[in-house]
Amino acid sequence: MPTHVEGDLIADGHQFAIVASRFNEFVVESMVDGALDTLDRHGVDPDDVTIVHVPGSLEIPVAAKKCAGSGDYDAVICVGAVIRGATDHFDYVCSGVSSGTMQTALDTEVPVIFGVITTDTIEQAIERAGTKAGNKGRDAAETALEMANLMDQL
Ligand code: INI
Repeated sequence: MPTHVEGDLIADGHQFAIVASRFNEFVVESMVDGALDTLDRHGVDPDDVTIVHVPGSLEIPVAAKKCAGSGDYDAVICVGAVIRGATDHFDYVCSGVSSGTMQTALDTEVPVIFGVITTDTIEQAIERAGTKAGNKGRDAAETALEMANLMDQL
């Protein structure tokens, strides 16, 4: 019989950090609220959640690494919104935050969840932050719950 290992969506006393950018905060704060509500609904004690704010998405990886490396958190949820403007800054920000968060997870072996939305327009960002395309903060929080639980089993 194969052994099947999979994370459950239960709190289990786990500790979570949410690292959120202030850039595009109108969109990002709605994702933070979605993440907090999802953690709460799955039984996470609010005292077990720390919210860290950084200026922009490019600052997320270093703060996430500090949290993940501290040993204080079972998963780190990264939340931000990168919206394409007139310049190619967008590409640098997307590439920096995605590779930085992934590298952090691999370096620390703590799940670092990528809840950063990258869109062409502000309308698309709003759609992903609690309107018709769901709330990516909620999705990220669910992924964090599952991964924190999974890591205990591996
Ligand atoms: N940061 C974001 O989080 N979203 C953006 O859309 C964005 N744009 O478009 O520039 C952005 N830039 C700031 C960047 O993340 C850094 O804070 C800044 O470059 C300082 O390092």
